[in-house]
Amino acid sequence: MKGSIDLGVQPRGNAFPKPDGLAGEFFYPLIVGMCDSCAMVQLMADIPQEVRYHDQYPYRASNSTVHSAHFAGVAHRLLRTELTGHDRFIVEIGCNDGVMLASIAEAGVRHLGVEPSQEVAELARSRGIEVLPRFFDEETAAQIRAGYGPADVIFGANVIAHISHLDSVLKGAVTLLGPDGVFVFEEPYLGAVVEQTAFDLFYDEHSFVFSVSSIRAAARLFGLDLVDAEPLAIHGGSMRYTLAKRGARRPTPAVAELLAAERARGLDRHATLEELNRRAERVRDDLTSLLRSLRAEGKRVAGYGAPAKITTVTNYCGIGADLIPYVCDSTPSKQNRVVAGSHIPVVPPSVFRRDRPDYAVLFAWNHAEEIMEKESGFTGRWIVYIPEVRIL
Ligand code: JHZ
Repeated sequence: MKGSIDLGVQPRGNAFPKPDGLAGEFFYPLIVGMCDSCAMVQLMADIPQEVRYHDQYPYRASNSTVHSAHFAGVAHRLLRTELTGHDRFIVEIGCNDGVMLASIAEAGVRHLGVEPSQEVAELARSRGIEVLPRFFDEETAAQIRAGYGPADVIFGANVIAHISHLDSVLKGAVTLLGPDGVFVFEEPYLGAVVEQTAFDLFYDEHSFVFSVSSIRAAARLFGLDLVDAEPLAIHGGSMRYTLAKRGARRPTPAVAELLAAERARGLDRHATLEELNRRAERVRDDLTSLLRSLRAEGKRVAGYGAPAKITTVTNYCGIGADLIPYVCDSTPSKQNRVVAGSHIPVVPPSVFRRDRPDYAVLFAWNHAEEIMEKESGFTGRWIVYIPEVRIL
């Protein structure tokens, strides 16, 4: 495996330190490579999971109305398809604040959220969800099977690609699933990252960015078949994968179609990542020169949204509070903190509305529609940088 994308020295995407807690910030080289044999796209560095997901992990999966509706929809679909019949059981890996399991709990279906980060686990519990405060691996899977019996569904969203011990997760899935059970997970999709030059999707939490072919290859190693793959719009372009025990289910035609499309697009080639690296460099150069010229003209620029992605883009581009004095975000656990490394202060959206800046860089670009609608009174202009730098 060789590194094909170099996004420089980076802090953790979701660190959001307090302004008086910047001493000894953690940095690592953010280099992305591709496996020579299975084309899995992955970070060359592996940051220990306990450092990334701790009691104060700030991300809230219910952070947008669109996301909340999406996950309620996932729950209702699983209730209609996989969770019908007597005494069904679903396990969610990384249930976060319970955005998906809340609807399952409401329906009275047996469930268990596996969530090591205490604050979000408490939010899930307050919604009536049973939570096991642990990381998921083969040992946790065996423990759950012994205590609760086999699972009909294992679900994960924006979490399976976070776990560098993917082998242990897949072994755990084999242990925990019943004979006809399914392991369903949705994660940002490599094809969408490449198509949109979404280089900011690379940060410490994303140990992998999956494709249909890399997941099929990984699953096979552990006796699982990829039986369905479904493109999703969420997070700027994700894929929902369904795995089942070998031979238990017939793959849908979508699997072969997507595999062929990936081959045609070169998603299994180092050259594709190298080209993405070049396009990221262009975005970096265009964005920094735009922000510098706006500053020279005396324009006031703010940031909108402090997703984990903002850490990658601001540190890669060398954008600090000198170019963007603040960024607003609706998540209370991020407010009054700063973006790791670039130290841009995070403030509540009320500050943005009062301040009325001339320009706003949309860092939460995957929520563009919802944010622009919410901020329809904004009289300045939006700056986007995915797939290229543009003033709207
Ligand atoms: P958002 C997340 O990354 C987290 P992030 C995680 N690491 C993952 O794997 C990926 O998704 C895929 C704010 N906001 O959802 C809320 C507003 O301020 O793009 C969030 O902080 N106002 C698990 O962090 C941020 O924007 C709004 O109106 O990149 C969006 O973060 C809305 C809608 C959002 O995820």
